[in-house]
Amino acid sequence: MIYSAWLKKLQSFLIIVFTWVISVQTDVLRPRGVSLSKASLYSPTKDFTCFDGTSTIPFSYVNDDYCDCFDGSDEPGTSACINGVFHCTNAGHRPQNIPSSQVNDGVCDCCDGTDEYATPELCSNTCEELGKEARAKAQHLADLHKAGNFIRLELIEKGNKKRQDMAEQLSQLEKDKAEAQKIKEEKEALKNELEAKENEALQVYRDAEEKERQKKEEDERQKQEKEASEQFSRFDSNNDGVLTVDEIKVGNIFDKNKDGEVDAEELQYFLGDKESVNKEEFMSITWPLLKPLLMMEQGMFRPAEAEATEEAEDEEAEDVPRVEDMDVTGSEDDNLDGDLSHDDAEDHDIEPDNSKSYDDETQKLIDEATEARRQFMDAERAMREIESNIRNFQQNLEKDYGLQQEYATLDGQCLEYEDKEYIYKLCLFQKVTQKSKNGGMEVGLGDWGEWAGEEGSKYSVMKYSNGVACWNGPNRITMVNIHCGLETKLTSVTEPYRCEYKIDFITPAACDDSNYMQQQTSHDEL
Ligand code: MAN
Repeated sequence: MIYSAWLKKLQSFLIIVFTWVISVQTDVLRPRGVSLSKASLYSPTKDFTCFDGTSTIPFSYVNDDYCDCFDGSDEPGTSACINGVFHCTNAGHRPQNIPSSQVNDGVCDCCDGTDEYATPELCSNTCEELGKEARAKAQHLADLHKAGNFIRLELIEKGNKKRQDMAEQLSQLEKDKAEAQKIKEEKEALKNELEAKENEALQVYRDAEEKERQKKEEDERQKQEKEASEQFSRFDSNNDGVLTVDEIKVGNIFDKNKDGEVDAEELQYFLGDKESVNKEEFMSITWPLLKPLLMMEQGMFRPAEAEATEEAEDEEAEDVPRVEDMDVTGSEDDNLDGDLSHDDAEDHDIEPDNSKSYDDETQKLIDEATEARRQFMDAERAMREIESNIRNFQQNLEKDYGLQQEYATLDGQCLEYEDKEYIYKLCLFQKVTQKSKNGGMEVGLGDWGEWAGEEGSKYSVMKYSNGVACWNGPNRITMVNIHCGLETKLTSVTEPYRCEYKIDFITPAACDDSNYMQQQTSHDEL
């Protein structure tokens, strides 16, 4: 027991000696793995309180290779806690924080090699070398940002001017729209007025045409009736006003299939289910069926099947109507009765028939109404154009062109990038497309969506979404990572996941000098 107490004391002593280091660069005493900014939290004269405040332990427990704090803050210099953080000073280069689980794991994580203190010979100190390289790189980036920032300032100026111009143009367009609306209304009123006069004048013609049509129809009806009546009398051999089966059988015109006799089927065809028909029934049932046969007999038209073969030989036959096309109850001219039917005449929007000739006064009214219609259409078109321009300006003004409008002048600018297989095209704030070098259609990889950088650097990533659907998958999308550069161009295009594209894009618009310096400072403070 005595031996073990002594051993424990010795162990504690050794641990304190072992873990307590003097930082040459800073001359501040602090336990191994502790950064300068946290040094004051580890005072050898006081007990140590875990960062999360859950417990306070004797200072000798710090870095004793046993994890006492839940947050791992008591073991910054050993790998005892899974969540501990080891700080390397990396003099000559950037300080670094690594998970303390990587301490003494046989891998050199810190350039000063302090994470592998158990085997000091394992890692050589490369901080000076790396620091030199990093400083040269940082200097280059700082110079780039500085030079790019001049161009960026110009872009900001132009961007603000562009937005201002757009706002002015929009308000001008709003005024133009009000004016165009007024003109349109005037033209419409004039058109309506002149069309009413035109319609009144045309109505005279329409009425005359309608009268003519009705007269023709009546004449035709009477002609048909007369003809039907004559034919009825022709077959009604005993003049009793009734056409019987016997009387019909005599007329070989009823022998439809020309087999030498009028059989039951033919009788039924012409008489319906009746044994006989009176004159009235003849007119409504028999005559419509009989007339085409009579016409055929008279050579006024031929059967349909004959037509196909003879068509080429006999051009005149084309003018002869076919049985199935005939309307035996009315005039053949019925459907050729001009454009202005009775119903159309009621419709005031129907324009005059240019093929017809009218009296001078009517023609003058037609010409005036035609001109008014043309002017109204022009006014409507002008109005639509203004409205579409307004929509475009509004959409552009709603777009987020960066905190200082630095991206405004880039809207619509298209940049291309070629790899082995494809030509990619990014039209900024519009869309991204891909075209195979072997031909084929352009494939949409996304339309302008939103800025999608992480918090604090929102304007470093653009998202173009809703591209053409991927086969068996979602719609294509493209993320555009923006970097500072003196030119505006695409530097790489990749497809890290199927149908998800990544573009690297450089532009002076991203060379925010002050922001860059701020970022570097906060990075170095780590
Ligand atoms: C095309 C291209 C590719 C994409 C495949 C997915 O070939 O758009 O980029 O990966 O379609 O099927």
